[in-house]
Amino acid sequence: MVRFTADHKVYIKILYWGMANSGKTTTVDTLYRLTKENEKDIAPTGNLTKISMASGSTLYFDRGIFMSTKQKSRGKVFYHVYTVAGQRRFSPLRKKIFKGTDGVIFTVDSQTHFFEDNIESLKELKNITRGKLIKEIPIIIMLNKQDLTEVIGEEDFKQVLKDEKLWFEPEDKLYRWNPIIYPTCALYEKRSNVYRSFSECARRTGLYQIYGDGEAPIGDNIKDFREF
Ligand SMILES: Nc1nc2c(ncn2[C@@H]2O[C@H](COP(=O)(O)OP(=O)(O)OP(=O)(O)O)[C@@H](O)[C@H]2O)c(=O)[nH]1
Ligand SMILES: [Mg+2]
Repeated sequence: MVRFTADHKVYIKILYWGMANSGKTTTVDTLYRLTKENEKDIAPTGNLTKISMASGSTLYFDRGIFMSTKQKSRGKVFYHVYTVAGQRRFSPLRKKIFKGTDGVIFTVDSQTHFFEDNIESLKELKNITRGKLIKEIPIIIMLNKQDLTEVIGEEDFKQVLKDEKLWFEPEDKLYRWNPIIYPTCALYEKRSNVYRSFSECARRTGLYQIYGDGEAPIGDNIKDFREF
């Protein structure tokens, strides 16, 4: 839930969702490192909180807080970035962690043999959001682990989105808000599209609040919507 405070601070919650082992924790780790080491539009504040098992798999959630480095005159934006625990048994937990989410980055394990598990995870998300995805909650797709062989591509996942009614045709007013599908690698050394996919989700989340009052903005009055 976006919160605006009297001292011009804005709080936005962004959630990484996806099947176990798809790379959510790795992504937030990489996002943290790269925004700490390089000058970007966001910078981490404090440390990452990771609650995981000995195996490295997330037990409860991860959380990192990032602050906008732009928009100084208009106040600060704080992004509370969470990951869910992807293992099946943590489904009730995921529902709790989801509460108050403003934007979702759906993290796919692109290896072909996990195709169905990714769809199951997407269906669970749809179930929790009850028709709010795209309309009220922007969603961005990371096709992660593209550095591996035997992986699915953008067209394969676009078909999944169509089947799940998360894809709009050009004549539909929500067409502009179709999820962007980014081929990614979350590993720090080989990172690809980690920052870009986050910043696009952050940007859309801001636009939904500023121009759409919590919904996907419709119409031509968003001329400068690249600015956010
Ligand atoms: N090759 C490759 N391995 C990756 C990539 N992203 C993550 N991994 C590896 O995949 C494994 C699982 O990554 P995590 O980030 O822990 O996955 P997760 O989605 O947080 O998993 P849960 O916490 O169980 O939901 C780790 O061994 C990572 O190093 C990637 O882009 N490419
Ligand atoms: Mg994790």
